[in-house]
Amino acid sequence: MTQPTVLPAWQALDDHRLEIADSHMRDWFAQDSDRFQHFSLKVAGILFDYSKNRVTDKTMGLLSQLAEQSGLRGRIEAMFNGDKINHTEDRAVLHVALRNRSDRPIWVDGQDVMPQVRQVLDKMRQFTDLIRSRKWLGYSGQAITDVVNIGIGGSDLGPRMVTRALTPYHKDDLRIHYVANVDEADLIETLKGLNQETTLFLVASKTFTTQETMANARSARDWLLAGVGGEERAIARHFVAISTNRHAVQAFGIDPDNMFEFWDWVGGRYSLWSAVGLSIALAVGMDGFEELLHGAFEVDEHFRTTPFSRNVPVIMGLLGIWYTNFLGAMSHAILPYHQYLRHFPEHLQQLDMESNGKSVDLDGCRVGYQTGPVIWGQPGTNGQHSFFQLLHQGTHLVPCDFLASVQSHHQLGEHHQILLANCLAQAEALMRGRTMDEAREELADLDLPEERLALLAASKTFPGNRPSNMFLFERLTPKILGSLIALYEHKVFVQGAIWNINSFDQMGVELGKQLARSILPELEGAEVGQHDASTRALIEFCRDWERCSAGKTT
Ligand code: G6Q
Repeated sequence: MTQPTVLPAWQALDDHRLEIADSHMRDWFAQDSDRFQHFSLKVAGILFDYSKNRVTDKTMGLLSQLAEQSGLRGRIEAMFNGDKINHTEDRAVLHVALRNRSDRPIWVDGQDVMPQVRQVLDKMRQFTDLIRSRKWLGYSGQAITDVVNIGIGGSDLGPRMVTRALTPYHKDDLRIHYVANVDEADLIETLKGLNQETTLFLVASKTFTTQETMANARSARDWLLAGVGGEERAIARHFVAISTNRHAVQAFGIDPDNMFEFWDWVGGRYSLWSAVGLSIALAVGMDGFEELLHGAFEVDEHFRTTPFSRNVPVIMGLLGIWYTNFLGAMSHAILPYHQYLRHFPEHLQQLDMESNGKSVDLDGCRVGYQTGPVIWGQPGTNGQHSFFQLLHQGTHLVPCDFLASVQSHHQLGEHHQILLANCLAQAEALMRGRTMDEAREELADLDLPEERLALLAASKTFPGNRPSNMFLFERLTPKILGSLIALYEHKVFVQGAIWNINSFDQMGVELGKQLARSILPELEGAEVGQHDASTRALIEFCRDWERCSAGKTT
């Protein structure tokens, strides 16, 4: 496997960085009236404008060479062929099979997985039709009005984000809720006002052993039983499992007929396309869910077959490499100008940071270069009134992604035009900035003394030259959303391939989980074991406090 830093294109990019260090994007726009045409593409109904980036033809050419020299092409083929590219866990990575809308077989260990995929989709369709047509009845004969998805991480963030994003497509008489946190407040607040007789729980857990999910599922089961006179038979009408672990599902007491299967080749953060997306399908119907799959499939085909110079996820990934490894960016902002996409940054946080937040390469050696950036963001226009100050005038370089729909799902006065105007304006302001002369000119009418004028003009100067991508689409449909998510999934793949890391394991979340397992009994009174002095004192502090407050109430 190749360290990217020794590749000729990496070296050339390092030199090229110095060549363009003093250039400003506003000059490039002034010199080249075709810059937008040149640096924008359309894919699956999405316009991707990347002209407001600190790149020239030469930059893009060198970045494409870097992708070629890194063996990206072979890595893409390996993923689609079902090779075990998640080599630490010895697993294939085949979320693309879940949305394969063609007749092409996809093989894992000599077996075509497509028949199983289609079988689960059929089962999801039958189930969602029953619930949505109010034919599936709860224990006391009433139809389901509320669905509570219990899951965490990949079994929560993706479905939650998509369900909220597709709110305009929901069925009015079926409410979908999400419980993730083991903090009991999450479950308690969600169940407030719900009726046991009309509530359905989806327990979504690939392993069916996750501490938080199992604790929430057990408490939800107690809540249900408390409302139906302890009648255990009620569980079959009110609990459904989505998992790869049939044995644990049965041991929990869920009828295996109520289990929706998926497979170890689906990573948690890539699982919304599997039965983990059942809550999405219940919200928007199975046709809507399949549209979402279709949107992702179009992008998969684009990613698999388009030359790198016109391949949107490849370009997204390469631009990120440019900023992270050559221009010193440490983070990347996701700014949807779309209230329904409010959970999109959170989903991408997991997708990107759990995939590429790694410092060991495919050979187990420490990397000598930066890998995945910190991903963060909020919907516009809210962010404009808080952190945008830093984006415009701060000392950090933060590449931004703006996302917006040209049409709204609603029509309320000028709201949507105001939203769009702000979105386009922010990207323009980041790129163009404001020079000292322009700032002085704006202040000219105030007739200020020179000292004050100089101070104000300096404060009102914006350096500009700050990069952003713009994603515009007509309307946020299930299909467009599927395409958007797939674009980012493949972007993460591209970067992981170039950084020579495994984007598909998540060993970094294990140590804390392990320690929590040993601290739990200690908090509950067992002898405190080996810890550093700080952790030991904190455990004792919690125990003392609990003892005192127990003393006070008795
Ligand atoms: C995602 C991660 C992680 C996982 C959760 C929940 O890629 O693997 O976020 O989804 O830890 O795991 P279970 O689905 O097994 O409960």
